[in-house]
Amino acid sequence: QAQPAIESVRLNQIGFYPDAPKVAVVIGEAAYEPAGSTFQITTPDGKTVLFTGPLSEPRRNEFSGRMTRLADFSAFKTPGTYRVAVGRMARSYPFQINVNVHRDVAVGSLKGFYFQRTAIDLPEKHAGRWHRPAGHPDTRILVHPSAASATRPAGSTLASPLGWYDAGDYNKYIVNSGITMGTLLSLYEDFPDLCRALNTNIPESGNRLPDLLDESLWNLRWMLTMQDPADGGVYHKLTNPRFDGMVMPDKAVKERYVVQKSVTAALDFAAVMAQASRVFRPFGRELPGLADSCRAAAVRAWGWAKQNPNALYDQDAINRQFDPDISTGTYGDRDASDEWIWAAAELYLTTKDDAYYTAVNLFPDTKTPLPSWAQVRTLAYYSLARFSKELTARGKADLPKINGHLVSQADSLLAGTDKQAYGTVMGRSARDFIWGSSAVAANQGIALIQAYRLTKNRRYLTAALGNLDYLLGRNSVGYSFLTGFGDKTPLRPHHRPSVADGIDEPVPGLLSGGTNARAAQQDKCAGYATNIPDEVFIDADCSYASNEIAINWNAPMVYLATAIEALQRS
Ligand code: 9MR
Repeated sequence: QAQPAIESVRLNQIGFYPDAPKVAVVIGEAAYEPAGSTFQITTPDGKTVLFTGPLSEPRRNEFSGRMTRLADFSAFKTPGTYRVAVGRMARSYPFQINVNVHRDVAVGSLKGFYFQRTAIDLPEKHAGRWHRPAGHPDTRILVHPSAASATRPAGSTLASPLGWYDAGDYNKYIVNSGITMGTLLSLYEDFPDLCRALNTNIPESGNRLPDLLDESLWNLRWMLTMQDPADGGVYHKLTNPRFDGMVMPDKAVKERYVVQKSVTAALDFAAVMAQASRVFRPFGRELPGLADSCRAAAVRAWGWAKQNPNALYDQDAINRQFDPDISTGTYGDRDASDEWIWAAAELYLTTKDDAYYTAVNLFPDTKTPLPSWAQVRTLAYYSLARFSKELTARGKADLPKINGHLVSQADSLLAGTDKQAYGTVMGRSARDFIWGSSAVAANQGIALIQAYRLTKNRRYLTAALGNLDYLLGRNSVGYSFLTGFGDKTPLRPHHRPSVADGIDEPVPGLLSGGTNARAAQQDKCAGYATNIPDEVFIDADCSYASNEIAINWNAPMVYLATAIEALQRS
């Protein structure tokens, strides 16, 4: 007798809350000819059927033409471990029904940042099997000619230690740190109680700061060193000229540089420092002076940006003019208008000075773009809405507009979900499947959470949960994209330590970038079997366009999992 096809049921491989919606997706043969058109919830051994429900009408996947049917078992609420089965044709990986079912996902994805720390040994006590020596002390960084100034001439050195590795590579980029920090600090501002309870077993666990803030401090302290004290400008990145080989951090010892100051770096830096000033203010006893330093740093970076509004980062131009050539990640952006808006909003909220609010047009149009490293406008709206009660009269007057942006954004995300093959917001459009699409899914989830916070309409919360399901396995490639979480999860992410450490399992708690329609053209890794947008993903370390990890993808994962945990019974 044929084994039931385990790949034919796609679901959140971690599990479900007793009282929340629960959906699995049946694909393949089982979706065409399911025995009696019903599905079952069974014990893990498949022997005992505990619940039977009807499969939905077939849906047609608009990208592949494949049929899916949804198995909704929301009515089954008993905590335990189960599988979904479609007769003898298909069965799922085992999953849990339980309260706090995503707690480990929240903690694990936050712990992922610890594994990305530069400049510190990761001992077994905190890193388990993935313990490793410190890499990149970054105490002697060269000033690249593109960044030279009177006080810091080309070839002079400065110290710029700490921070997280950006991704699978070992460089540190201010722009990408910007949205990452903004997302983590916003999580703390939105859900402080649960954040305080997340224990990630890091060296600082047990001090008076929540682990989320201790972890964020590691990168905040690095960011502060990236500001030139002479003029307030902020270097775009700290980088090798070229990417390292696939070696452990302590074996990657090439010279590193700070490169050109950019307006996007200055403004993202200003936004983060302004927010950090608010967040760390109550910890003045533990961190004397930090909140004031952050605020001053934010104001100075803003001032520099005002003087240098055209200083966009242009790596090709740098390489035409200066040596050595720099070929690492660019995080280049042709348009800083959204960075202006985000920085203005955070500075306004921290200083209560209307001058920041009115310095830019906060509402240039009716769009509410989904946040990404290149598009941070909506982060301003999230923060303004969060502090609606504390706005000055000037800001309060715009509240209907701010809230309108957030609710209409969420409504546009919901549109079409009922026809989407997996029933998720993620994947309604082929445009979702870009480099780092997992962060698209997570950021859509955050957008929905914002609307839920404003309206208390549960449709938004349910849709946000659906995108968490997407990330953990309810998707066209059947992967849970968070390493170490789920039964089918990436084993070969493009992540130098995971490749070089000789351990079979990758470093856990890192979010693979996920399905990317153009990955094959972008990384030219061998092995892509299709160009159907929602199916282009390979679990291979050469696939940096579909299977790299990155801090700006992990942060919204931490946010979404933690927010869902915090809201599960509200
Ligand atoms: O996330 C970035 C993606 O939006 C870009 O399309 C891509 C190519 O420029 O770069 C991604 O960022 C990478 C960065 O440049 C270097 N570190 C790894 C990042 C994730 O792949």
